[in-house]
Amino acid sequence: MFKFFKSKIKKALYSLKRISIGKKLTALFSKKYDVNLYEELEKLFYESDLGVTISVDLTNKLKEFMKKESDITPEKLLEKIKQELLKDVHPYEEIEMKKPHVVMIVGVNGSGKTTSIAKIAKYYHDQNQKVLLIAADTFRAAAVDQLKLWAKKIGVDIISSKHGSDPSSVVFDGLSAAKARDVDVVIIDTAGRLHTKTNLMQELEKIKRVSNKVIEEAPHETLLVIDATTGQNGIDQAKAFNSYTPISSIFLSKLDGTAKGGIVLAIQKEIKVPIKWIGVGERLEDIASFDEKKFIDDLLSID
Ligand SMILES: Nc1nc2c(ncn2[C@@H]2O[C@H](COP(=O)(O)OP(=O)(O)OP(=O)(O)O)[C@@H](O)[C@H]2O)c(=O)[nH]1
Ligand SMILES: [Mg+2]
Repeated sequence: MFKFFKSKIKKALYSLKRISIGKKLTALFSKKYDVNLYEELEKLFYESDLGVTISVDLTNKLKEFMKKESDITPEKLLEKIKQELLKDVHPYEEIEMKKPHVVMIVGVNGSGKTTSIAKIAKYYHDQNQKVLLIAADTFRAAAVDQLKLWAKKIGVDIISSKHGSDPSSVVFDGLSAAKARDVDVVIIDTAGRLHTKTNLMQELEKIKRVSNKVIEEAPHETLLVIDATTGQNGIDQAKAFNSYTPISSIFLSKLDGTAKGGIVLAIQKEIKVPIKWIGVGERLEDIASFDEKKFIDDLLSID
């Protein structure tokens, strides 16, 4: 029988103050409101990876706001930006988990998939969920060993096959084992693939089809891992992956490695997919659930 349970994700504490553009905005707002202001604002938004759409929209909204408001202060303007940015987020909504609950991880090469899988596996393992990893990256020789090392460290099971075998067949074996072993959460590692390579993207569709044959509706989640330091290319990645295998949510990795946070909002504006997790370091515990309000507060913080 299926056991249903809700996955409660703790809002971990993490600091993203380094992405803040609050001080720069305040400095701009404190100057005389000259003709260059809007240009400089748009540039600042763009430079923080907010993308063209948000940068232009936001500048126009501020322009209108400044014309209407008689008593403008930097605080009021920051508050206005906050309100506008909050409209662009698609908050992650908790989903009901099936048993086994199958999560497929996808993304371009080196985006942080395997490391993020280890973090998620540890997260569920710590919640006393029985976790099984499937090493479906059969493309790169060292990939299986990398995942095996993590599995051992965390203390979870792993199903793998030999290098070069068909990833779908490993998934088939892995999901069959998951059913037999009464597993709660299955996480599938896939090979990194360029979002522009059609044949590789079609391979993901095949993995999905095979999953579905073994477990109804599996994979229940398709998580796209995007490296936050790649900037605007992340939006193209998100669009391409989403068109082949609809993405349920995004794991934004390496947020610790960038001073630009706008990509978080740009992606959500473009593909309307929520960000579920963020990666803030290389260690197993460097994972947090994405908190959009905290994120926007950090982005506009002035301390
Ligand atoms: N600073 C930092 N580094 C990270 C984070 N997540 C992953 N990394 C590092 O990024 C590199 C690539 O990570 P992997 O997990 O191997 O990436 P992958 O997507 O599985 O790579 P391929 O399987 O080759 O496509 C490693 O050096 C990781 O330690 C993060 O949140 N912060
Ligand atoms: Mg990998």
